[in-house]
Amino acid sequence: MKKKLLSAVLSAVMVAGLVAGCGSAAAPAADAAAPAPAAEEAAPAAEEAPAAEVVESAEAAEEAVAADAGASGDVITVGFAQVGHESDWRTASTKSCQDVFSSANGYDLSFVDCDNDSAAQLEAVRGFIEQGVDYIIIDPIVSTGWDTVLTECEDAGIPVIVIDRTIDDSDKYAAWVGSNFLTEGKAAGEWLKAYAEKQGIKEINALVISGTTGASAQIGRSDGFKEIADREGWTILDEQTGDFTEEGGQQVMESYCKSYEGKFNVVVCQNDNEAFGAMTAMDNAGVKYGPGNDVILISFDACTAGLEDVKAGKITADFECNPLAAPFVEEVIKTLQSGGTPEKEVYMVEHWYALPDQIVDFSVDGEAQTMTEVTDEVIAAQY
Ligand code: GYE
Repeated sequence: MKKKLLSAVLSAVMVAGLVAGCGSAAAPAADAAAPAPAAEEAAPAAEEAPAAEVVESAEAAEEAVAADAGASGDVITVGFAQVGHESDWRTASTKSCQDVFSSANGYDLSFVDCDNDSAAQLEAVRGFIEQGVDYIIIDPIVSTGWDTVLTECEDAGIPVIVIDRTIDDSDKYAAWVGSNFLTEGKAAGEWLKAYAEKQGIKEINALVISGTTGASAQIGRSDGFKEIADREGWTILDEQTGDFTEEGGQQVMESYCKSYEGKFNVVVCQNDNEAFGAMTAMDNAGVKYGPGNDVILISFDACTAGLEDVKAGKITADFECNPLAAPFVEEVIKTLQSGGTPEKEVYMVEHWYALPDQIVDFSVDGEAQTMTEVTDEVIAAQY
């Protein structure tokens, strides 16, 4: 199959998917209730609406692509150097990519789980160059140390698409699709200010369990929260990494419970898995957390299990990070396939979650935010 035709059929598949209302991965762009981070988010499928007229159904189009790709052998090869398997968020991200870059959709995906090891990730990318794949997707474990290997990709003529975390020391990639982590961190801080005011809490003494040190998700969430803390004169008693894992969250919280016994009233976990571990540690130490208790527990990601803990009155507020970025990465690939220039940055749409009593009005950088109440329906629709 000619690449342009393949691209057109894939567009049709995506449009058909949207029209049929299936595939929550494609849905964020159409979400009008989205808070601030959506500013530059893309609406990839909508632009190509006419293509929907030529397909009867998403299934028929997928079959056509699969049959044709199989017949001509003109499959698009993609290498994906994934961070690892540390969290529920990561599992959803991996699944999103495997679903989109499937053989049924005309792709041959080489997937490498880099197990949170930056050296292994560089090696994986170099392996993809050796294989001569058509495209390389990187979710950078840390945000620096990339220029040399990206130059090697460029020299080999292989476009790189960065997903989720950012690369901050090189611009030798075609596009990035991900989240505004700084906005997430600021949102958590601004929410806390408004909520503490409502509760009449005068003093904030916070403990932060951060994500993998040097990951842009960690840097953005730390900086964003700290900016509000500094402005408000709050005390951040400590910030130690839990590496975005449940085990890490538990270990750090165990040591915090000993070192800061009776001294903290806020715990900020930079992802839900760390919060799960922190809750185990606080349970064991007899520390009460969640709405109406001594400790306000803030988390990020808002995965299904995280939202269940919000609903159960354990996590006080959860700031979403949307992992279903693969359809937008595919749009980038389709644009490149047809000789176009993709948007350099595509932001995912995200929501801030709490129960009604914890929903308060706040703004981020002057922009009013909308919070979403956690209901059973919301949980059922979550990743
Ligand atoms: O928050 C965490 C994961 O990079 C945004 O990595 C991602 C983070 C996510 O392990 O759960």
